[in-house]
Amino acid sequence: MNDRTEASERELENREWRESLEHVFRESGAGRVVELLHLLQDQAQALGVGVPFSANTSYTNTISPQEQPLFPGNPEMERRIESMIRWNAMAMVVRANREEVGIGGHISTYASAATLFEVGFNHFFRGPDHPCGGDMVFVQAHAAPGIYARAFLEGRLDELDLANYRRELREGGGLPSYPHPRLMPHFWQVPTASMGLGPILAIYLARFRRYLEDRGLKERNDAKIWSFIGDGETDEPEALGAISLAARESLDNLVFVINCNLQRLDGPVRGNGRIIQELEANFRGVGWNVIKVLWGSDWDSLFDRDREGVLRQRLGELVDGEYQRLAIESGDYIRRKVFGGDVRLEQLAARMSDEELRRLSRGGHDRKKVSAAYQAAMNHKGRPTVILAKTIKGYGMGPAGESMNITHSQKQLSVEDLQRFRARFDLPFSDEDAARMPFFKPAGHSEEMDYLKRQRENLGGSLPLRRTPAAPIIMPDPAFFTEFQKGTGDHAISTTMAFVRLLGRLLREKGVGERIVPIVSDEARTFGMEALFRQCGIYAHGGQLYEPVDSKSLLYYKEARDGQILEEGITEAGAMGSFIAAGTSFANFGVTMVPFFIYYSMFGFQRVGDLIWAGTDMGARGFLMGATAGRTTLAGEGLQHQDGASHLLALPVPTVRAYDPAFAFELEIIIQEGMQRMFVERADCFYYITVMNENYIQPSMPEGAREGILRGMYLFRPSPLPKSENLVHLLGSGAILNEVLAAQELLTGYGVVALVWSVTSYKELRRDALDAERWNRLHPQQKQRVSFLTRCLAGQPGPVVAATDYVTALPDSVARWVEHGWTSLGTDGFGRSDSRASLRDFFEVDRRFIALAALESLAQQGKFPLEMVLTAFKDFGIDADKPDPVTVPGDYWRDRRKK
Ligand SMILES: Cc1ncc(C[n+]2csc(CCOP(=O)(O)OP(=O)(O)O)c2C)c(N)n1
Ligand SMILES: [Mg+2]
Repeated sequence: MNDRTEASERELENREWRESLEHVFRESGAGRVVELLHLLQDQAQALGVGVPFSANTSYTNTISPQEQPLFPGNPEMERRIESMIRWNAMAMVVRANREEVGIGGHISTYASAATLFEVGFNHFFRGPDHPCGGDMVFVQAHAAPGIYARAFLEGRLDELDLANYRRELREGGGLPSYPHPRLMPHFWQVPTASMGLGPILAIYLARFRRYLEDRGLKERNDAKIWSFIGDGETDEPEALGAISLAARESLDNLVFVINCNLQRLDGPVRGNGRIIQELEANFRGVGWNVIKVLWGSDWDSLFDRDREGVLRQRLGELVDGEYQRLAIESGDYIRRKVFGGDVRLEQLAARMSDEELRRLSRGGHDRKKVSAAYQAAMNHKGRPTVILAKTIKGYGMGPAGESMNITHSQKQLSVEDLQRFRARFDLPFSDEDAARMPFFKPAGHSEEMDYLKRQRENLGGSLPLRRTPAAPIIMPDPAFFTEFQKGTGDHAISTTMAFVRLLGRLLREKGVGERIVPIVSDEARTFGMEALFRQCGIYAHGGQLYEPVDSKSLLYYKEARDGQILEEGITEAGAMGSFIAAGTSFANFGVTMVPFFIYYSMFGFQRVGDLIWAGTDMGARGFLMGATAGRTTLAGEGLQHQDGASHLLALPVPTVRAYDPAFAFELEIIIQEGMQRMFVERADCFYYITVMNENYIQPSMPEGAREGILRGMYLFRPSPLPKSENLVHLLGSGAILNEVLAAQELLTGYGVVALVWSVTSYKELRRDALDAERWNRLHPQQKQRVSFLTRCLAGQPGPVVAATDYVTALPDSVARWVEHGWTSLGTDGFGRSDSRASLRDFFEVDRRFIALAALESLAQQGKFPLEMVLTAFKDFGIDADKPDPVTVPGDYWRDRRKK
């Protein structure tokens, strides 16, 4: 057989198979087609044919024209409304930059996403008054101007708001650049400007909604979370990092809409590949329902005539760099590139003019196609849906930026560009008006405004909108928080154990118990929390489908549909997602919940700091518990585990109250106060508390210490000696406080009066001191305020030595408010694996170094003889030439041995 005959036989065979398949489809439907395909695949495998895995479907729309429901609205009307919004969104950015060069803003993102949003607003997104309680919509941050522009037409924002876009500090206020609930607390629900955080938060919010329903704390309904994401944004690990969880948890209350305009900031997302196919495979691979919306309605007849699938195949071969170009090329170019080189393709395009070819549209700009996809997502049960919508970046901007590599940052349009834009979208004003860039809204009564408002009313009101907060929690009786006030007698426990005990009791407490959300990232046993597994169960939507290996033991691994613990596995980012979901539940889901996320403190502020900032932007409330904190407390764990910085990283986060308590009674009081402030008084803050795994006898609480514990410091132990010149203040925090107490004893031996202060929070002390300082600076003629720190130390002049298990910069942060000299001892440098005692020696924060620092500071002030300091060196066995913990190389000791 020659090649030609072979080829034509193959063609014939292909056709027969194709026709059989079509026959089956017509006669018995899609289900039967799938069944047969599975059968064939199975048979092929049995014959030893390795069927290559592909998670992709062809480069066409998932929903065929036959399956497409009728468009639920008036497309012409919606086009007019959308055009107004497009104009206003663009005008906001251009006007802002004319007034203040460099103020920024984005036109091209919304230009690509306008139809995706408008179809949602007109027909799908349910507002807060809808019986389902309302959807949440995560907006692509750079599309914010479009959302503002719609709110303007809806009458939620006025002209001045729009005129002051990106000028928040102007008189009368303005609009923030991006969605920030903190800056527009009654409008935005979720911050999305840090790429990748939106998608992961959307997943965990959808999951938390389920959790509330499964636990009977919230009515079950079909409200959805819609997350709009950029295709470039999917490069961020967080964006796709949790998609398997969404599928595993069957989150059919979640819809991702990925705006595949094929471009990111610098250029194409995948110039040499196909981002849509890549994303399809990723999402299908983990079990999402994937809907591709690639081509507009004008392609339908082409595909219909493409009996042999040549067009489908050609479209699947072109790469995104080419598609980006096709978006702005002539009809003739499109004819050659897309329909050239194959007679069957050439014939398909033969009836079309160049202009028709040029105008062939992309699915994401076709409201009928978009609406069909959204409807399918609404109807889909059992799995989350992702809609991959193919769009053009800068759609409608023409030569000013459509599909161009510079488009992301284009914000200066010429008069001609504006007039072209006006004409392109048929806006009802003149070219002269266009040059003046009015914010356009039809005057008086208009069909468009009626339509727009009616659609929102039918859907339950405007979005986005942050609801009024849910009812507060019922606080336990004050006596509840007194377990540790008497100390633990001769029983040594760690503050982590004290915390776990308190948490266990809170979970059992009537009223508040059901609102507590313990969150762990595969570290519950590390912190001794395994008893809680049995006590309140691990949340699992599907219940427990197996008999656990430890089922006979008292504390077996219990999973349950109404389980209370969120065991997130090894994902601090995911656990932060749950923390934020629970911590904003009072505003987003109408139920006040009290999350406690307990984790290795090293993997918090430093690892998921950006999520912590996102949480604070959303006004999340709750307790972040940094366990096994400090650089020397977590003996043996070494560099990547020992945390010497988290309290410093907590310093700049405005709403975090950060505490490093040393004793169980301190912890108890801080948690009580935190619950009262956050969940009863609704103070806008959240708590970061570090707890340690070092066991020691927990002392009883000194009388009157409460205020100091909360404000940052209190006198824990006065000196046994009578007051004298030789007085030092020793400040200690966390686990180093015990070293400070021992140093006090050493100093007593030298006749030095050492007062031991427990500093629970440098951050609180600093905030208070800054407050007083600022007030004094601005009111020089009024009675000057005195900070809490100054008041504590007043009347007993003497130098301060502050010792911490964190970096010295932390105590240094309050040093300038102390008059009599300040020395900070901390744990700067890299962690090491060794015992606590060796580590404290190495970092120079043990009792000897503290006592020595105290003697030296007194000697410097002439209150203590220098010779005695030198004696102390000997007494304490301190080598003055010991290596500097900050700079000493890792192999220093091994090298010394070998020399
Ligand atoms: C974490 C993070 N890194 C970088 C940026 C800066 N940035 C803002 S938009 C953008 C490009 C976005 O591209 P894409 O996600 O495709 O959205 P498009 O504008 O194309 O719709 C970049 C890099 C950011 N906002 N957040
Ligand atoms: Mg993009």
